[in-house]
Amino acid sequence: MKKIIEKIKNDERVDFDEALKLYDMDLFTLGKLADEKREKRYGKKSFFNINRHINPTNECKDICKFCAFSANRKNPNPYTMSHDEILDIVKDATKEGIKEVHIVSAHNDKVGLEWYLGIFRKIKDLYPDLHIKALTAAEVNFLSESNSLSYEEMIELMIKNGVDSMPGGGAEIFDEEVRERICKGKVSSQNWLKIHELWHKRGRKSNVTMLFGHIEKRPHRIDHMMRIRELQDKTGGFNAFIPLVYQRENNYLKVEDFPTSQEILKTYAISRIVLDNIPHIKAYWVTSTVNLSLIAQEFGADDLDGTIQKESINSAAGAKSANGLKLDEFIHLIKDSGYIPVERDSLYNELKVY
Ligand code: V47
Repeated sequence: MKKIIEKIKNDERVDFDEALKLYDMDLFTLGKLADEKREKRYGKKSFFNINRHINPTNECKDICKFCAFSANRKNPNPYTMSHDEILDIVKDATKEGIKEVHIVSAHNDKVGLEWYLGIFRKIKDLYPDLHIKALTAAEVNFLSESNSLSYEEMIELMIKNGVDSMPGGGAEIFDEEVRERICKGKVSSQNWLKIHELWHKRGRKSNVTMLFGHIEKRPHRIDHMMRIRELQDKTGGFNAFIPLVYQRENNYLKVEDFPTSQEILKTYAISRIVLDNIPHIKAYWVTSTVNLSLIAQEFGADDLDGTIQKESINSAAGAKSANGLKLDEFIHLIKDSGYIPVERDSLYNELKVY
């Protein structure tokens, strides 16, 4: 362990086995190592943005076992918003000062490509300065397949219609065996990474998530991080890594052991150390709870996502995020935890230091 600590302190890269061993380190030693990396980059700054999540449809042709959002036996309330309904939501949200809309849908094979893409064009026409973060690689794969488009063609259409950056959803866990068990039929790991690589090659930025705390084991998480690090070495296009803690309600995944808070904090810390080429580690308060996200700031995380306003995917599975967080509450929480709240834009330019 001493050798690994030396390497980390000297800013040398840890390999797979060393990264896995970090889980055996005591929480506080590990946390301190991650915190030193975070402090070196950002001091006590903690980033957030004022954003609105919109999930315009929950009708999905895929069946991911962990998903409680998609309309099925456990959630028998299918919905698909019209463009006008989505525009009304955006209009209201802009009055509250949002700088970003984060739009993620299910894979709805009834609505067609123009329903998916036209809304971005309409939003951009009305609000040219609003950043549109939209379409996960899983959606891109679904739309490419169902419209006989190559990924390159699909990406051109996204850019043409006003998408600014891609969210990190749909990555789940890259290990093929686990992926087969939790989301058979969804975009493959290889294609998820390919789509982001092509997006980055067009000069665009994206995020990357990891869904953990279900049936995967520690080595699967490290493998996930290693594949991300490799792609990031090639493209440099990822802004943030977002570990998503599995939410257990209303879905079909049978999980026996849930991660402890210690295990979650260790995962944040290890991601900060392993992903030495990704600038931001996001403690997404929706899945890790507000309290643990605030503590995660001391374990490598530097970003808390945003106010969100409304969220449907994770709250369907039990997260307490359905109504977002108020801006002043968000700022106070960060300040009270000893950090400096910094409002950022979607590309991490600093907008306001509170
Ligand atoms: O892709 C689904 C996950 C993701 C569950 O890029 C679940 O800035 C936990 O990707 N328990 C959507 N997670 C959310 C997402 C995201 C969120 C915040 C910021 C960004 C970003 C991206 O939610 C899905 C899936 O991996 N998810 N069900 C569940 N039961």
